[in-house]
Amino acid sequence: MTRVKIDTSRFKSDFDSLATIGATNDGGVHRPALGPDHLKARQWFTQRAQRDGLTVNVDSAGNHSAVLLFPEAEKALLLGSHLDSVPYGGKYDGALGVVAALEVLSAIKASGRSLGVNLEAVDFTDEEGTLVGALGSEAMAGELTPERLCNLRCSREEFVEALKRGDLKEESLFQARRNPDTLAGYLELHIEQGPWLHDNRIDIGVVTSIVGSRSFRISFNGRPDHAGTTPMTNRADAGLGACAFNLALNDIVVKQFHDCVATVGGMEFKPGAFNIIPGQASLCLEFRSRDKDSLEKLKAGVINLANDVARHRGLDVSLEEVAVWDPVHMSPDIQRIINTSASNLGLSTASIASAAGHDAQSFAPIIPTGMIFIPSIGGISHSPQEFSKWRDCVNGAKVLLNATLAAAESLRG
Ligand code: HGY
Ligand code: MN
Ligand code: MN
Repeated sequence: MTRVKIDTSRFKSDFDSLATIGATNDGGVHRPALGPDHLKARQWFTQRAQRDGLTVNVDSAGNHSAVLLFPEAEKALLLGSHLDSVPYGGKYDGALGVVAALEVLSAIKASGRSLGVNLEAVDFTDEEGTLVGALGSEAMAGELTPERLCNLRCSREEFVEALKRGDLKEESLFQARRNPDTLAGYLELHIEQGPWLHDNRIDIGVVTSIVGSRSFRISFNGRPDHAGTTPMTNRADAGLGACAFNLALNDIVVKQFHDCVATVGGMEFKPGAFNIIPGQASLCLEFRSRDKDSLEKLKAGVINLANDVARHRGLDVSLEEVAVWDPVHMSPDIQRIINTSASNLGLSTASIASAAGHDAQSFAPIIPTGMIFIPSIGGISHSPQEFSKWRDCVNGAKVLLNATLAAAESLRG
């Protein structure tokens, strides 16, 4: 049987050419979902797939799939990740998994090998949550709900504009659902985005689980007033409330929720002028844990704290839950396949839980799902300083290829 191998120079030139799309001058990329540069990256995806004779399907959620069909196959094994990025992020997050998935399909196609499952290399829409978060993969997995679209991470106008740019219709997003019976499984290569693999000199992380998260938009409302004439003792300063909440929450999580992380990623004061006491202060909060109960307990703690701070400072407060992602487990069989694929290449492996969210989260509850991590130098991610050694990227692609071939055998149904 012909050997299938990663074409390392094609892989490198594909990765480098993609990294020029939306490139920032500090080595990162800025490709928010359905923005001009993400759409350019999708054009790149289509041309690159067609260059190697792969057909490209785009579903009603905008997910781009490069497809490799085999005559006796009934189900599809999905590989992929996301080409959208966080604002001013790194060039490996998501992109590595998509380029490696394309490379795996090209390598298998070039080898003439026939598999028992069809293969798809996918770029999922809006994994990073510029709009909703895991929009495309949730739509494909049938987990996207109308409620999710009522709790956007952007404004309604920005969402409508983005769908229009991507030539998508809100009501058709739900039609992207694939019948799980037609899907054999999902494999994703990704950078760890944390320091553990690099610090422990491990080549390949075999992901065991992915954290759950909850996100909230919280608004403190006080009384806008003159910054000069209003005595310090007679203010309803919403900005102070938001800051007090942020500091107190951080304290609570550090002291009482050792298995959680919490982040206030943004804060906005209105009207937002030097000489007006802020009447409104809104913040976006996200917290994560591998344990669902901890998430629920911390959610209760967040609500109590927000109300206490508001009462203490003579403010009103409103909380809007924006997203709920439960912790998920990766398929033990796929973990074994990844472990064996890496060990057969002479690579060291270790099991690792993901503290970052991924498209794999959408598929884990419905089909056999697994993730392959490679080391992130210094654990830096969601930053232009995000960096992985190219040797590790190639290792990841080789493991993805071997795991795909093994999974195709065992999942053919
Ligand atoms: O936020 C995350 O963990 C992922 O990078 N979207
Ligand atoms: Mn990612
Ligand atoms: Mn990310």
